[in-house]
Amino acid sequence: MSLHNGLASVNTPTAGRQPILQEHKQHSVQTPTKKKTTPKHRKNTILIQKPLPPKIPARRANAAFVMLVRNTDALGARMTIRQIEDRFNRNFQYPYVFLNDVPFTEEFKELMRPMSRANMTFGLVPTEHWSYPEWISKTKAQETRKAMKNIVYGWSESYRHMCRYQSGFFFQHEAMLPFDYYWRIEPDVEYSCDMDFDPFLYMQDNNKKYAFTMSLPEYMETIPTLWNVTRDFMEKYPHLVAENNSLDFISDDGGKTYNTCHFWSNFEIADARWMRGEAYQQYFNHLDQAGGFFYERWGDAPVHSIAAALLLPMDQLHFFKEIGYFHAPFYNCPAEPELQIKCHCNPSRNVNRERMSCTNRFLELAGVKGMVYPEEVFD
Ligand SMILES: Nc1nc2c(ncn2[C@@H]2O[C@H](COP(=O)(O)OP(=O)(O)O)[C@@H](O)[C@H]2O)c(=O)[nH]1
Ligand SMILES: [Mg+2]
Repeated sequence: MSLHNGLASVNTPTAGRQPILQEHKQHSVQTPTKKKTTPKHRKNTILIQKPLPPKIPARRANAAFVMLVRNTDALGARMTIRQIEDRFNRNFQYPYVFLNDVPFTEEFKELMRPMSRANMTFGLVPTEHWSYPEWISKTKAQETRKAMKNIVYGWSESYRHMCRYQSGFFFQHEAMLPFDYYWRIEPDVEYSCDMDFDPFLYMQDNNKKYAFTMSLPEYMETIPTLWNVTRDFMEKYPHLVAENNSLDFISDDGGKTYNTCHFWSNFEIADARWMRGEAYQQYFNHLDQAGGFFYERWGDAPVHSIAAALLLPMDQLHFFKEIGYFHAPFYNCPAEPELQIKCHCNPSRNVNRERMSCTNRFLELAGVKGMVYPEEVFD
């Protein structure tokens, strides 16, 4: 085994050794008299970058990653975690919580564990959080699925349970209760920029309660009555609606109608204590009673977003423009030179700068400096 500039060259098993990683010996001095020859066995060597020693900062937030995932999506989950680790968490070691509506297989757990030194918890979703509440008619729900079969996921029963779970329950799972903040991740997403700051601490230090990387309009066919039910809520519980809220982000006419703008919740970093608190809980229960998770196809993204817009003051919401992120088919990719230099994404592909996106509207209302456009930086 030999060393070159911090790379350990590891013999292939044909050379009769186990491939192991060596200690970093950058300062070891080579004797100049020794004649340099390339040993024959070097032909088939594998170069392995040695891992950096863990440098966990003394100050961290009380936070975890959370991924709702099926056993069959283990490879997609590994892809996400590999990137989260390489771009961020190898230096922070925030724990992971995996949740599933059926028990995780041993194989799934064994595929996750080598991905990180951080603690991993594998939780089972309680049946009462992934089934029909007693006031829901299963027959009517089934008829809805038939009628909505041509709408994205309109036919799917499990998608509806998933959206309801993500809307109202995952942050109350016993594996999540110890944590103040969560960062939601999904299988098969991409994190393309090195993160040398701690987004959780950013949230904590700046009193942010909900953060996003992309915002888009929703398909109105999936939420025809969501806004009316929300207006009922505002009338019934006016004291729960925040002053300085972001109503103008989600409505173009002072609250008469919903413009469908929402944060794309497959990425989100949020304060779980807010979601466990009275205002969010009342809102979720009000929606749940109305039945739209089953009689329509309400997504957790518009639900979280409307709640964040109405129940929090706008200065508690945050856009992480520096977090390069891809969830098919959209990217967030920063063009600011000081951010882009740490990314492998293409800054000309950023849904937030498209006309359809709601992010510029958010930034204008929040009085936050806009995003840099690639043409301002590159020729
Ligand atoms: N355990 C489990 N996870 C699910 C199920 N359906 C979706 N998910 C998870 O819920 C999240 C959103 O689902 P996804 O299929 O990505 O929905 P999309 O992003 O709206 O297309 C992902 O983290 C999935 O892994 C399910 O039936 N069981
Ligand atoms: Mg997804």
